[in-house]
Amino acid sequence: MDTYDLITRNAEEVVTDEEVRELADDPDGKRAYVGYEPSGVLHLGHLLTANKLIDLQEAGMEVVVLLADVHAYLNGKGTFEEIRETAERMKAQFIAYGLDEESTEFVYGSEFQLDEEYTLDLHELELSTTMNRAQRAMAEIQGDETAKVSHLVYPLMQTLDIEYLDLDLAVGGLDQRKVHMLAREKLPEVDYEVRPALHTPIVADLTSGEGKMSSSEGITISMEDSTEDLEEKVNSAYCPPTRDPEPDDDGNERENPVLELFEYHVFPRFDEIVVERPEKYGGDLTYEAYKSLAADLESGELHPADAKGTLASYLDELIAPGREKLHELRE
Ligand code: IYR
Repeated sequence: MDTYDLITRNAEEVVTDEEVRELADDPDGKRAYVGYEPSGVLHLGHLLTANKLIDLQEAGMEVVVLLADVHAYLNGKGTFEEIRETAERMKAQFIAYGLDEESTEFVYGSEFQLDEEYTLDLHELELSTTMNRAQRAMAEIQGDETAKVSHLVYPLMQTLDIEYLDLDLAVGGLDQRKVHMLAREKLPEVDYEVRPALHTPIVADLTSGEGKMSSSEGITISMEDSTEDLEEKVNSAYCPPTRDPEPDDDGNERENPVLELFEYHVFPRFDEIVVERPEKYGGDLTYEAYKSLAADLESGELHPADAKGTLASYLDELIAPGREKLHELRE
């Protein structure tokens, strides 16, 4: 796979394509980052951006993981002390998952976001940004909470992180796109350079195939799940034999979450996927690419039940090291 394809595979959006192409021409030593509000247990949402970081490391880039403790605090996620503790566990799980310890720099937000220069830059951005503009950027991140002043400061700080961590590429789920757009608009106003951004898709809810999978409602898969939990969750997933399901009776769009998980979580991490089947059902099937698995599901060659069983066992393999790490940390 060429470097541009590796950098952009499974990305839902790149801003701008031209800037990312330029980066792909000379990726060595360039710095990319994802920021995470610390949370005790990693779930599929975290792992999707982590997969992208692994791609970028493979492309020769340096990776920065921002453990966004101050941001989590501003977003009402607990006391500062609780958040710091959670961040330590999060870091251990990322390494267990496969982020290369040597070439990944883990940075706490509080290491630089409380410095005088950063604070003064932040106040400059506060002066030049309307409340309306900041609130729009935050809408998807803050969820249903009533907006506080802290929610307006949050996206401005995320904007400055890109400069202060000396980055060449900002990575995030599609829910971060409005903050990254704000950053593109605002950084030049304080005489800093614009950097490209890359956004990963948001996976549909496992049971309904609608909307997006979230950790707060519905079913998600996390580092805490046992092998049996995984089997049960994947078994209950919505999986019609097509990539493009019809909308439901109320007109809500649906995806096939089983295929999405194969595409975004499994294929990027394994060279080959084997669906084990008894001889009398046609014997094992081997796939090197997501597209051929999806085509077989569509044609009926691959039964949804076999697809689910296979998905559960590959996901189990991916989360097993993080699961062990969590148990160790709790002992
Ligand atoms: N807004 C992110 C957390 C975050 C991301 C980046 I990139 C930052 O520079 C700071 C915070 C979230 O929703 O988890």
